[in-house]
Amino acid sequence: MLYRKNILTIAALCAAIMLAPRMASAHAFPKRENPAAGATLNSPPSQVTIDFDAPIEKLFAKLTVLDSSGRNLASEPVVGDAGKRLSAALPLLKPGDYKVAWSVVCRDSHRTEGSYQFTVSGSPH
Ligand SMILES: [Cu+2]
Repeated sequence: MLYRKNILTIAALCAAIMLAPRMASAHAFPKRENPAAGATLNSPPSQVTIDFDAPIEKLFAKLTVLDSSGRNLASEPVVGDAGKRLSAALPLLKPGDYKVAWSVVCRDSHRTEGSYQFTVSGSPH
């Protein structure tokens, strides 16, 4: 009886761990984005930088910055800061909305991905 109760407790614990992947394993999630998600900038950024909470694999790291027509303007992404920083240079961006999309694989081979927007303010020419 006691044994069975312990099994159930362990099962509940496992479920809790699986529901909290951020805490339970080393998946790479963004800690900080620059420009920040949802930011409106008065001057266009020269690059996009995402800092992750765990090292990522350089070979599988993707970062695109799409303009309103869906064209990628970012240069080939670079991984730095001991594998925790993903960045890509940008040309001079016109005023408008931009979508940053990223996809990375952490060292234990789990993929995480996400996207967010930022805006360069000013009247479009
Ligand atoms: Cu992982």
